[in-house]
Amino acid sequence: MRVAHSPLHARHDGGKELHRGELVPCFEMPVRADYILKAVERAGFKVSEPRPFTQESLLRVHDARFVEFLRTAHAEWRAAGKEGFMLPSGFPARSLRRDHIPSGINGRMGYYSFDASTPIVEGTWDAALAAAGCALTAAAWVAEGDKSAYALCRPPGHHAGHSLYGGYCFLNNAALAAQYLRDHGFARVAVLDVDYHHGNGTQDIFWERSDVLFVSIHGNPETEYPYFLGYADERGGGAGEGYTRNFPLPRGTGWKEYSATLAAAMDVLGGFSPDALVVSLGVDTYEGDPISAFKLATGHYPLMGQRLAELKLPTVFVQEGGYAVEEIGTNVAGVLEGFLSRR
Ligand code: 6XA
Ligand code: ZN
Repeated sequence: MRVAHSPLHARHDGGKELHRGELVPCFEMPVRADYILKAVERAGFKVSEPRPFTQESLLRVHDARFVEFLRTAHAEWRAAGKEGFMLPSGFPARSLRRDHIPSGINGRMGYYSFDASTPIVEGTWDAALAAAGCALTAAAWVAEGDKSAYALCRPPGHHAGHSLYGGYCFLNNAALAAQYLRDHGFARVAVLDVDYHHGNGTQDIFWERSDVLFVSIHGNPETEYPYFLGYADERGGGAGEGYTRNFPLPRGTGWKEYSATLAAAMDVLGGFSPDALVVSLGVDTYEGDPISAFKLATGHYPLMGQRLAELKLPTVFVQEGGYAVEEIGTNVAGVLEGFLSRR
């Protein structure tokens, strides 16, 4: 399995985030990718830099003005005499206008985001673009005949919607990969999101579509981030009705209940008869994760990979969360090696 990765990820180093009411050092830090890189190299995977791609590929899933905001936001902030990380402090919540995009940088920042956990720094755009390139490159490899590929993306992507950033995510890497597969010969694409957090952005992007199935297993949003999406009754809208499926699970869920739910999610995937699979691979389901509450152990990740291989589909793995940094590489490599052991 080839791995797409770019050292440009390190240009995104957020500083601080507002987390559960407190300003704390960012959990989503560059060293995460370094640990994963070491583990996949140790496992013998070939790592390559992403190919160049056009702005058009981004606009297949994202809004043009949103992309332009991300590209220029920090320069605008610096031009106003500020420096360091920028965090939004006001959002268009209930009863506030969402039909107007404020012209000032602070209003626009709040308009396009949904939390204050996702700092933008000078290098954020370069890193987000490189991560998107990794996802598109891994998708291209699979479209060109590889049976599977892994995009070692950082920053992650599954919380980023059509015109929305948050949850440490700016561009939706998994959605870009899924759309690339759709545009290159795969008529039906399934996205399985196994990150601890609901992939609200991916769900948003494909909500009204019947050609991309979105299935997510995650911590129950009643208590877990992102709180406002990911409930079991969300099943898609319009032409996409029935093509979104959510499996929220309680805090404390261990492998037994998790694997039963994975089986149910895989039944849904099988019923869709997809031509390709994108896995949003977060390993924040790990028992040692500092911001999550499932109880998967390192030994369960190869089992997860083996189970995913049973679908026998061309598969693109896209890195999402995971914050137990010293174990993150082993857990990710475990999934990939488990998958390959059954191909
Ligand atoms: C906000 C928590 C964001 C969770 C990000 C994540 N303080 N998403 O891992 O998958
Ligand atoms: Zn997560």
